[in-house]
Amino acid sequence: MFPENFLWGGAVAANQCEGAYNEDGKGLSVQDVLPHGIKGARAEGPTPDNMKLVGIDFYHRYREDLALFAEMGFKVFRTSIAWSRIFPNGDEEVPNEAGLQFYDDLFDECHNYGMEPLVTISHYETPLHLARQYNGWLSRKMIGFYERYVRTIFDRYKDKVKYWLTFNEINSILNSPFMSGAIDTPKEKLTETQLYQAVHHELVASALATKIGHEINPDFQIGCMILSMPVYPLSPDPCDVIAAMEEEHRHSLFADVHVRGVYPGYAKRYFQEHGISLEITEEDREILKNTVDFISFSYYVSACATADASKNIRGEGNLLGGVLNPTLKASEWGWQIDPQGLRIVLNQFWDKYQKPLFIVENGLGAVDVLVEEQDGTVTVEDDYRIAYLHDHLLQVEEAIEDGVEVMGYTSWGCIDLVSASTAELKKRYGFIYVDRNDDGSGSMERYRKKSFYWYKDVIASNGNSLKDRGENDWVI
Ligand code: BGP
Repeated sequence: MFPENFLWGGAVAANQCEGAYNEDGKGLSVQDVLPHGIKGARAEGPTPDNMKLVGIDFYHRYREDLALFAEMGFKVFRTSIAWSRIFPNGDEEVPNEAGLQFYDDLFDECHNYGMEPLVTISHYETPLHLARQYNGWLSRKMIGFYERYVRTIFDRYKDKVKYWLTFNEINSILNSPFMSGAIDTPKEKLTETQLYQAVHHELVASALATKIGHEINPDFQIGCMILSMPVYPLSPDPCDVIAAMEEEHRHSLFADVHVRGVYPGYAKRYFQEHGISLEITEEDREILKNTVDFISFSYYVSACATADASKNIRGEGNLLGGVLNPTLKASEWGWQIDPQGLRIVLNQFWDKYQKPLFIVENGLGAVDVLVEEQDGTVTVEDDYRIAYLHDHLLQVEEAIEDGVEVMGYTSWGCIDLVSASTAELKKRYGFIYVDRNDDGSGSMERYRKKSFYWYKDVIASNGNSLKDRGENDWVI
């Protein structure tokens, strides 16, 4: 059974939905030069083919969208603050009042509907100037810029926002150093020492935010946000089991530092054996002791690992990817679908840390087709999405039965938005269809999909309606 106070809701990020990329004093962010997502070339500046510049125009239409979320019964709404609305270049002394006002209005509107905002402080949208001028998180100066930004927003919204996440999918910097860490140096030219130094700066900044937040309002609940991906050994060969463990270690280091306040032994060993020498000051070590209140994570895919190079057949998946699992089906974008992986990941986090867990992203990106029903209603018959979410939520319930403490669930892209990895709008996740296409055409009208009504029932029944159907065979 889901607990009484379970926080049901949905999640978006500013850069993927707001648009208005240059309005009311907003500066450019790294997203404004990524017209084709992480794999495409970086542009010099904003280009007309960049779907994020307009997004789904959430900046101007958020009232209408929040009303739809409220109609589904959301208890929580996760979004991010676009850093470059508050500090357009990132290194100014004084924040941009118009940017601050926008989020005041947005959070007020959430509360008008009894929805708790859950705010990501930095979600792949670092001010571009910080990338170009300082090389992003490679520079220690970033800690100071981030500190100024978090102090500003914590002070401003201390009575409106209780739940905060310091960095979206903080471990994704290992794979996407520009989008995730604003590091301008091309990935292939970065040394491991540089990359892990940037990681260290982010970890210190995250712990500093936790410290400052608790000083400003002791009721704040501040969490880390990890891209989770359980890694299974491809075979029972112990060499594959070790390969899986080592792949997991690359990522579990981030949660370990956030929860325990020190680097784990396996990380120290990795640094030593790979000639990685980091600048870690005594003050850094003190700051890292400010540990998080809860762990939040995204979950889309699991992966396999093998020590056998000839079997190392890699697939796509949420920025990371891994060795393909022969037992699983995949989405149209090649992301393997594994509902039980969510139960596994919940149990792993809980067994290790005994900290409350929040699933802040999960969902299916798919091509949707608008249809007109006999009564004239325009909708999408997205049974595939319902099947995906249904099966994942059943696994959340299983984990709760296992004794795991789960605070809530916010499905990703509760309204269609622009994809982070491919910058497409046709990769849709929403309960709400947005009439906008990748060529920029469309009316921006919003339509309730079939999943909209399904999720509304799930929330209204606190998950009990999930039992009305069994596990699904995949229809996608
Ligand atoms: C996560 C990001 C989100 C989101 C999601 C889906 O990695 O935190 O920003 O976009 O993945 O990925 P995509 O948009 O690439 O389908």
